[in-house]
Amino acid sequence: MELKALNLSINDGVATITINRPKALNAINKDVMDELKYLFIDGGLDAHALMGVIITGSGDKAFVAGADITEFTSVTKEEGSNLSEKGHNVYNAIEAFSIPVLAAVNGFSLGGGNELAMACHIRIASENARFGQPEVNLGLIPGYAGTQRLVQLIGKGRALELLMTADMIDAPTALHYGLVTHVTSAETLMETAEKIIRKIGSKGPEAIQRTIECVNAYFDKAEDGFKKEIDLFGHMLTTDECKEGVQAFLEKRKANFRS
Ligand code: DAK
Repeated sequence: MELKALNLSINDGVATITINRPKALNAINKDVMDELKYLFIDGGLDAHALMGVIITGSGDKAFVAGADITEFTSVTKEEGSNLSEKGHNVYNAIEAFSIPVLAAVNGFSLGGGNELAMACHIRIASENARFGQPEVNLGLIPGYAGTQRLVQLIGKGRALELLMTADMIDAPTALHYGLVTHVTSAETLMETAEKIIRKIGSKGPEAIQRTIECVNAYFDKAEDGFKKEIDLFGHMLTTDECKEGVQAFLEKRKANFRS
């Protein structure tokens, strides 16, 4: 698939996806969603060939300022629900991706854009970042799981206040709330993002994949995350990856998981 709304670059195992609609503050239109689907569901990104993925926005003003409001008009109830379900599927695939996906939030992170950031495993922000779920300003509610993931990340009280007031919070507040894990200057955002991905990339790849699975299971009502951890712990002990990690410790050398 030819990418139009996204830029994809791959540098030594780290993929960077840049949402590239700066004139509309990188708002998520149909093309953006289709291309994310291609990358994360239809095999456009080969997780086995990568150590991680960074998602960011083009320009210095916005990560993503929400879903593209110009596409909201004349949608029937059924079409709206179908669009919402499609977004849920794409964002669920990002959340379940087997290698770390990090949102490097470089400006406005609003509505469907903030929902995208929240589907990523890790979020870091530049000092000028602003976060919010302004759907109620439009007489709407979030459609890409914002009512669920915001509660998971920052708790019910703070989530309800942000969802009902449509207030934006700045980067230090997002850090204080636990919505992001680091705040950097705009200049060092991507460098910091890459450093985190490369650090994770030096660990056992299957251990990272299974960690993601176990953590996601905590929030999945159909799963017993505790049981999943017990099962996968047993499995991991039998892997070559674990043998290499333990052997490297005993031989006082750095483990080499990717040879
Ligand atoms: N959609 C389309 N265009 C957008 C946009 C958006 N979300 N956000 C900004 N733009 C465009 C502006 O219209 C403007 O275009 P021009 O006038 O230059 O042609 C350009 O980007 C620059 O924006 P501003 O001139 O407004 O820039 P400011 O610095 O003055 O303001 C702002 C920045 C981020 C505060 C402001 O642009 C703003 O309030 N933007 C809208 C934020 C927002 O309400 N976003 C939508 C949240 S609701 C659905 C599923 C999910 C959703 C909806 C439906 N279905 C399943 C159907 C989710 C909805 C949302 O995300």
